[in-house]
Amino acid sequence: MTTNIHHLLALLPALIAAGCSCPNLPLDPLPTGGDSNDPIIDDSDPETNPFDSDDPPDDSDPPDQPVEGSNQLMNGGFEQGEGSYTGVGYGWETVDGGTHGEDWLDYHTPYAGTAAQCITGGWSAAAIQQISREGTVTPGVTYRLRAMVRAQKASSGHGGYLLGLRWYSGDTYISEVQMVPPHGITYDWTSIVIDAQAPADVDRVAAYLASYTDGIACYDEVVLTDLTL
Ligand SMILES: [Ca+2]
Repeated sequence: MTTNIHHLLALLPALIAAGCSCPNLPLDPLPTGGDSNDPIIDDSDPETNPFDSDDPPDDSDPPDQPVEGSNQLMNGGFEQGEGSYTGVGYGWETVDGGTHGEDWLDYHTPYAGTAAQCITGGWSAAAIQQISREGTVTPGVTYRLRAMVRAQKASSGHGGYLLGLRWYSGDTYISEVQMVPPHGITYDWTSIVIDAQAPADVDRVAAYLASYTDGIACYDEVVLTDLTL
C-alpha cells in the first residue's frame, strides 16, 4: 500500500472537526520493506525549557558549512538563517499544499549550535523539505535520514511530528517513506533514524520534516547519508 501523505494530512481537519479524540491520528505507516526502516529512538536528557520563538541569536557564530562529510543536505543544523521561505531555514522549502501553519527558527532551545527549525500545523499540517542535488541518489542503495526531534503536543492532546524520505526523478515526485510508526510525541530532543532503499528510476531524495495539527515539532542536526559510503 502506498500512502500519499498529502492526502492523509488533508483529512486531518475533517477528522478533528468530527470530534476525533484518538491520541494517535490515523496516519497509516507506509510499507518500507523491512525492519530496517523502523525508527531508532534514543532517549536524551530531559529538557525543561519551553518552546520559545524567534529572537535573534546574541552572538556572531559563523554558519555551518553547506555540506559536511557525506551529508547530502545543506544547513541541516539550521544555523544559516532564513532562506526563500519565511521562518524556514536556508536551503529548505515548504511543501504543505496550502494548509500551512507556521515555521520559525528557534534560537532559545536548539539541540546544537544557535538555532533549530520549528513547525506547527495550526489545526492542519505543515511540512518542509530539502531535495538533494540531481544525480546524488543511486537506485537500490540504502539512504539514512537522521534528525534530532523535539515535539510538544497541544492542549487538545493532538499534535506531533512526522518525518521521512521522498524520492524524486529530477523535479518529479515518485514516492516516499515515512517513519514507522508515522508520528509520535516527544518532549525532549530525541534522535530519529530512518533507513530506506532508493527505488528504481530515482536520482534525488528529499528529507521531509512535518508537524501536524496544533502541536509543535522542532528539528535540528538533520543528516542524510548514503550508507554505502
Ligand atoms: Ca542547530
